[in-house]
Amino acid sequence: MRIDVVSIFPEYFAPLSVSLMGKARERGILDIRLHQLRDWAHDVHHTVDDTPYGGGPGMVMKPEVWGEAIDSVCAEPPPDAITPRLVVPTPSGRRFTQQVALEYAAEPWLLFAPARYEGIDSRVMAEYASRLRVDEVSIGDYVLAGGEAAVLVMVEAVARLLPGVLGNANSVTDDSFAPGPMQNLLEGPVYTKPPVWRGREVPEILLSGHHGKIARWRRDEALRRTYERRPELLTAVQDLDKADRRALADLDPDLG
Ligand code: 6GU
Repeated sequence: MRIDVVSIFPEYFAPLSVSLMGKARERGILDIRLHQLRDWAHDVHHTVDDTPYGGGPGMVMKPEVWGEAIDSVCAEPPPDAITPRLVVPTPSGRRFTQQVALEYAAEPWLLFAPARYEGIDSRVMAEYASRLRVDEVSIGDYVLAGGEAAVLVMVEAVARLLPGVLGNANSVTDDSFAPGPMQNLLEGPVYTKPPVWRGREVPEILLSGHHGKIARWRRDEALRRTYERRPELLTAVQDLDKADRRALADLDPDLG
């Protein structure tokens, strides 16, 4: 997968060379290209922002600079893919979820355009929407100082889904928000050796070797944790079996 990122802080993306994503890049699974937005600003100060029409606080990123940047990144396509999917992080975007991460992982080419200040002149998104798929996305209900951290979050969520990036192929299918039996369930607690630490014991069932009972216990713990921490997710859990309903009824008679 090819990923281009255009930013006034390309150095912000140093973590993309570490760990999982660093390895994926070395192996050629991920082709990440970072670009300095100011390279497409032609005045002596390499200005990328200006005051907002209509007044108000902050600055808005200039359309001409972004237009040249996106045009020139798009002019160097990878062998097969014709155009990238343009992803513009913004707190006013649609929510980035595991479902969106799975969609992005199936794309050959993503172009991220993280903004600073109050955002990018809206005509940029309108212009490229006539040529590319353009997504304005938010990673959650809080406000960051810029889109860079959101790009790091999204690239990591997408990269770990690419074939060959994670060691264990199962680890993706067991994800809390992945389609399948665990969808919309939070994963329960996990333990490793020693069996007793500071007087705290590992739940006995996990040492029993009864794989069926362990699976049931894990599911009960997932249901419990979801009920306690994210009750709004429970209404979206699919295919509850008899034992699931019993576990939920034990937590809250209204759920049985
Ligand atoms: Cl994508 N950008 C910024 N600046 N703040 C955010 C966000 C994105 N998602 C949540 N907060």
